[in-house]
Amino acid sequence: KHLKEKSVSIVLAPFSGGQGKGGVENGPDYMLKHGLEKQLQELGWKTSIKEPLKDTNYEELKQTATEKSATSKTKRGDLVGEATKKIYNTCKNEIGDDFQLTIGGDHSIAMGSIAGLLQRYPDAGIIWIDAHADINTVTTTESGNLHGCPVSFLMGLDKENYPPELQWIPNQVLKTDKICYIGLRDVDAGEKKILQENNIKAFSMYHVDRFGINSVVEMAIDHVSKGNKDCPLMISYDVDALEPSYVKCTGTMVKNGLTLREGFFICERIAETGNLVALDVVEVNPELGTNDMDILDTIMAGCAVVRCTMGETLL
Ligand code: 4U7
Ligand code: MN
Ligand code: MN
Ligand code: MN
Repeated sequence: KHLKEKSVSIVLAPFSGGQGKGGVENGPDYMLKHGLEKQLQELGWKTSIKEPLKDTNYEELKQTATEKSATSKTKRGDLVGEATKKIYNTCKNEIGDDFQLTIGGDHSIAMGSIAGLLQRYPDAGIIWIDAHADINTVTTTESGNLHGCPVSFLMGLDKENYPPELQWIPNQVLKTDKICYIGLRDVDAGEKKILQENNIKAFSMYHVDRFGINSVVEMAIDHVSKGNKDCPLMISYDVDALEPSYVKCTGTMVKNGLTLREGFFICERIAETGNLVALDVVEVNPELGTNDMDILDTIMAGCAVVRCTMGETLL
């Protein structure tokens, strides 16, 4: 409905500065080496690769968030600010009418991909698939890791305390009623308060068990679409939403997750609306595998999420 032709811009976001574990910056490379681009071409997509981070201080940008900042409770706002702004500019200016597929990298990159997408589709609804709510603010975060904060930054919460490098984010670009979570099971106390106070829709694993994944996805689509049957939709998919036995190579595993089928079904059902315009796949960290099988499992899950979103299983 929204895309003029079946053409996808694959935005590579090899970035790990939103958290402390090295290796997540290699997610895009591994997924491409696994044949992701060709898989999309076989599904009939015209592909092109965009590399917003590929320039002068690329090596510098590949650091992780290990040290505290002197000026903020959050770590490495400098790296996250620079990387996300570049991703933002690419997503805002260089995607045209393509599907926007962003491959991470840690989840802080969604500040760039979502803010960029919302410049092209201001009414888009965001469906956030994750074990975590990623809505800590500078004030509430305990880890200081910015991959646990992208949603609050997109909403303009606690803006007075943003590290200076993240001031570029357009104010309140994401409205609190245009996002819905699925898969939550590890939400910090401060985050629960933010979700409640702002009336943000969230389906935890409890709701998946209570209503079943089909009803949950339907309710999520309805919530973010606000009665517009043509509402553009984006999925921001953190692979740690999935049950860790299928996805071991991710930085913040939480047990009792979505089965692979549930995880794929979410993508398939949202794809079926014909309204999907963008997808992030994040937190694939091949370096956390202890054997090749575990690494392959995680990469395959990440690639399968992309293919399910882009029409593989629709007849
Ligand atoms: B991810 C956490 F404390 N909430 O803020 C935090 F539990 O992108 C985890 O979803 C954040 O993987 C996880 O550090 C971020 C923690
Ligand atoms: Mn997560
Ligand atoms: Mn996340
Ligand atoms: Mn994680």
